[in-house]
Amino acid sequence: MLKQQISPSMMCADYRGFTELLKTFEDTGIEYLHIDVMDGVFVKNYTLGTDFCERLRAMTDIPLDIHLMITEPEWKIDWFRPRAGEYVSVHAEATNHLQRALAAIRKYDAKPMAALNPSTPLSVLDYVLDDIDAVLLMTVNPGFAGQKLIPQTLKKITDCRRYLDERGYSKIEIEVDGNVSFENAKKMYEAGANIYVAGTSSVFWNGADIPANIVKLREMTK
Ligand code: S6P
Ligand code: MG
Repeated sequence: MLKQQISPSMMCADYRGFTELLKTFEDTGIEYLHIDVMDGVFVKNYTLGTDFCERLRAMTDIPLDIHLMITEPEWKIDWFRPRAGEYVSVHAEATNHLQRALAAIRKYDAKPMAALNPSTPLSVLDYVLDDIDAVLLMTVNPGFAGQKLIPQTLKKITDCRRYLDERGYSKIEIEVDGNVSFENAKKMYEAGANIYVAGTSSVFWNGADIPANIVKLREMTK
């Protein structure tokens, strides 16, 4: 059984009181910090980048989970100087050289993750299963926080878990990203996900405080 883990999306954070926010994440045992990197080309937005990652590493020991929504990531992995224990994900749609990009991450002893847009078939993973530690299934089209779940992605999580298990890759983790609300997280957990990107729909949902939101999300995913 894979460990259930939470990766708050740092593009959704309120930067007033950032030090306290990191302390809350440390105290509540948050497993990863999800960093959305967008280049304005692969997706029509700009967000966080290399300097943000470096500064965050100086502030906390929580490993980063760097989600690269950038074209030709194989040439840009070095810019991020990945650390052992960190996840770095690259989109299958963003490169003709997915294996090269994943191998570039492995070179740092970091954990390679293949990211798939909602419409991308699982078969793109057929020949990179030995190159990845996780699959990132987008449950919205990437680019923006605050979107609505694309319902058929729930079936894709089930299909992906089965696809991996049938091929003998039960240790490969499944991360889900996009509208991971408390309600959706439960369905994602039941479908076979085990890492939850938590944004405006859960951890940063402003109906309660952050520690309470984390407790609630953990409840939904066990
Ligand atoms: C979207 C990005 C995500 C968002 C996250 C926000 O392109 O990759 O990581 O930050 O989905 O969460 P929510 O709950 O607002 O959808
Ligand atoms: Mg993301």
